[in-house]
Order: sequence, then C-alpha cells, then structure tokens
Amino acid sequence: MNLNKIQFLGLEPEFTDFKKSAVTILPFPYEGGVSYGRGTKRAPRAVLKASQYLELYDEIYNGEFYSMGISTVKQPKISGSPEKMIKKIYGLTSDLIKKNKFVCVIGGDHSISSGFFRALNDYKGVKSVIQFDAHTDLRDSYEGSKLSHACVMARIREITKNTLHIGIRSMCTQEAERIKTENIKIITMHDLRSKHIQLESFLKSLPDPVFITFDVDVLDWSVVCSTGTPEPGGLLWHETLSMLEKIFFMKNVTGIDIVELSGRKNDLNSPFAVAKLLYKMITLKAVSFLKQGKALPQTPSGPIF
Ligand SMILES: [Mn+2]
Repeated sequence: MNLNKIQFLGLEPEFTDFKKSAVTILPFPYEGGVSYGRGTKRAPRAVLKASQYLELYDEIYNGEFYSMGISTVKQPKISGSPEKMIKKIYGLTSDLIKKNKFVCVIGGDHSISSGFFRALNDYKGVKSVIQFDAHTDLRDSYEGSKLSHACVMARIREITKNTLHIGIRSMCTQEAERIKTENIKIITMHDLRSKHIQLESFLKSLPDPVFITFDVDVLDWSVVCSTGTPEPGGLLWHETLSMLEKIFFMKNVTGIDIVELSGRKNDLNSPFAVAKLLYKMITLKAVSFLKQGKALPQTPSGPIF
C-alpha cells in the first residue's frame, strides 16, 4: 500500500507503517458533487498540512492516542463521472476495510459518503449512520443529479433506514415531508437550543455498528468558516466534542468521514480545526477501546478495532 507524502500528525515512520497501523486515513479530494462554493479538492492536503502543527497530547483524556498506529494512504487521482467516483471510493475503502483498518476518509464533497458507507455495510455489516450536517441531504436528486452532495443521505437511506441527523438548520419542503412520512430521526439546531435533548435515547434506537459522516458545515463559522454551502448558527466546538464523546462511548463506531471543507489560501483556521476534530475522533475511538478494559498497544501491531 502506497503511503501519502504528508502523514497525518507528522508521526514518526514506526507509527505510520501501513501493515502495523490500526487506523488508516484516506484523503479523497473530490469536488464533482458541489453546488455553490468550491475548494473541497484542496481540503485533504490542507488538513494533513495543518495536522503537522497539532499537539499529540490530549488534555481531556490525559495521554497521546496514536500508539496503535495511524497511516495515511496516498491521495488518489479522481477523474471522470460521479458514477466512476463512487466506484473508486467504494473500491479503495473496501480494500482498507477488508484489511480490518479503522478507516477515516477526509473529503472531498459529501457525495463520496454513500460509496464509503456501502463498503462499510458490505464488509463490516455497519447498520446505522449518524450525520452531522446543517442540511438533511435527503433530496432524491438535485440539479439533475442523484449523486449531488445534496442527495447523499437519500442514497444512504436506500441502504439503511437507521439514520440520525444532527445539527440541521436548512431543508426544502420535499425533505421536510419526507422526514414526517418516514419518521426520520432528526435533531435540529433549533431543538438543541430550545429543548432539552437526550442524545442517549436517540442513540439507543440505532443498531451497531455505526458510521459517522461529518459535514463541517454543521459547525459554527467561529469553528469552521471555509465550506461550500455555509449556514449561520451552527454547533460550537465543545458541544460537538461532548456529543461525539457520547456517541463513541455508547456505540461501536466503525468508520468516519469528514467532508465539505473548502481549502482556501487565506484561512488557516478551518483546516486546523478539522485536523483537530479528526484526531479527537481517533482519540475517542482509542479511549472507548480502553474503557472496555483492553490495553492500547504502545507500538503498532496491526488492526485492533
Ligand atoms: Mn451540508
């Protein structure tokens, strides 16, 4: 397996060996499915570059959580139709999943997530999807395409009906009706600000294993502002981490992607926040493993999750 020139976190080679690493990151720079702002094809590189400047120590869980190995595979060249792109991400993620890696994808626009989820469903039996997003992405098609980023959850719901949508604050009438008729589980930003929401009760109804697809436009602009379809009034940093903590500690999270960051020259903050978010999620996976009474290997020795 070819490794990327820039490795996530700039780890020493002993921690990025592909065979020995428990976690593998796939940079997937696609932007064929966007509708408004561009730049998602530059996002993975921007995140990997920013990650070089992260502290490895986690001040909440008191430790450095990369000892199980985190390898970053080579960023693929993506060309051709959206259908070809879906085949490509399905193929690449299937290979990594079959090697029992905990796979993290850095997108790319949101249209890539249905291909990744299909691979998780086929090879790991992943049954549920938690979507962090300002938008529900439940349109059957958008601007003539079924593989637009605005339709990704409609594609995913063709594979599983166990979906939970968090942070929503933008939808069309067709999507709103669909949520009602199909009784789709949704936590809007308005719900989060005006009601006492018990995330645990939503999580109880989702069967394991779980895939998290994280669209960075769910975040407030004070956390991430470079994204293609921005919506005001999003999640703040600490409340995002506390929701993720509940999810990782209650559920068996078996794959994650972070999508819709736009790589922009004049914004160093957004890619840094995304790099930190990815490391926090990997840390939560490692801490949830420790909580089961298992010991995290101090040097990489292959798949553990
Ligand atoms: Mn979105």
